[in-house]
Amino acid sequence: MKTGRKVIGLLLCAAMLVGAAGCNGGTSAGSKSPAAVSAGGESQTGSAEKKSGGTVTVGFSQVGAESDWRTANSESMKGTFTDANGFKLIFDDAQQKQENQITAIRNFIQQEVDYIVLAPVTETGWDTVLQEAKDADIPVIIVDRMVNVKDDSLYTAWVGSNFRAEGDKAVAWMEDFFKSKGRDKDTINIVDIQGTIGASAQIGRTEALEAGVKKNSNWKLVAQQTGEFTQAKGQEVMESVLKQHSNIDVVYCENDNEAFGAIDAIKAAGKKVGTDKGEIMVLSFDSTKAGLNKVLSGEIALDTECNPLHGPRVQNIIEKLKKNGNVDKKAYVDEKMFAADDTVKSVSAGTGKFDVTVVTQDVIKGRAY
Ligand code: GYE
Repeated sequence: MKTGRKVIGLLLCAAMLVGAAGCNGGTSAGSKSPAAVSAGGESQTGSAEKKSGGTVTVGFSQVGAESDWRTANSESMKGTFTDANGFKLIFDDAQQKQENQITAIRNFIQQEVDYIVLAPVTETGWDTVLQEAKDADIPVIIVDRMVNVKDDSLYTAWVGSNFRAEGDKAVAWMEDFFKSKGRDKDTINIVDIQGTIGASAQIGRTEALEAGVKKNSNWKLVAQQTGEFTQAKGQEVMESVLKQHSNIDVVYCENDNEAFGAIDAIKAAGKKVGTDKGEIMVLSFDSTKAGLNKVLSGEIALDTECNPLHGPRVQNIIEKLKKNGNVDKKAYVDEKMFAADDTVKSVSAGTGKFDVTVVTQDVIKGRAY
């Protein structure tokens, strides 16, 4: 952990025998001049690392523990930022509440961590607290979901998934699937169980589906409600939707856990999960091991991958920053698609063509999460 900036500032002033007037200012982190911030920041990182044997302190504000994806993500971060790897990790679980994340970031600033890593619950509402981190000269790395801030210099780098592209791939697969089954003129009633409203993963996946519905005049979005990325809420939403609609063709779940809940609700209502006419086709995102098991059993027709193993990626960014190297402002992760059968072998979405992997036991065995 860093030694207090104020203390270092005073020591420097004393050592340099600068007049007291020159040292009285800048007592709060936010009132430093840019030059002082930069000089102070550099010398401190160096001295802090020397004092603590080179240990780099990382404060990580995690969204919560709402899904299997999130658990895998937390494990990836905890497994990377270990003592053995030269890190001290301060992990904070915000329980899906932005106000808890803001408090955590303020605590990290007070503790003078070397880096703040933020997995933001929603995109908006970060300007003030990220400005505070910037004023304290602490680099902020955003991971997973995005932040929508007025000034992009409030964060150093972001790494995560292209959520709109994930949704576009799923929509393209659905178009091709119905076409190859001769159902491209049939009315297709779709339910969208959305993620946490305002989260990038929800925004991108929902926008892709809405664009698909706009493009395919036979597709009808009959219900759209948040399942908050949890199994319990996914089940609850599906139960209530099934009471209102008897002819659902597709349920587009914005993550695996919602899909698990939706499948339970469909079965409990005496309906069949599957891809034949009269059955309810379940689509999902994440491709966790548990999700792929449901693809193998045919309960999930398509699972579009979203990779949670961000620990090493964030470490890589930090290693580069430590060497004053350049880092990409935004980095997207490559992702696959997993289906229950080979009706659709590949899809074209956006600028790319993507192969669809048919899930087997071997595919599941090879998964890290
Ligand atoms: O899809 C979901 C999790 O932001 C990509 O959050 C993440 C999403 C993921 O709860 O399972």
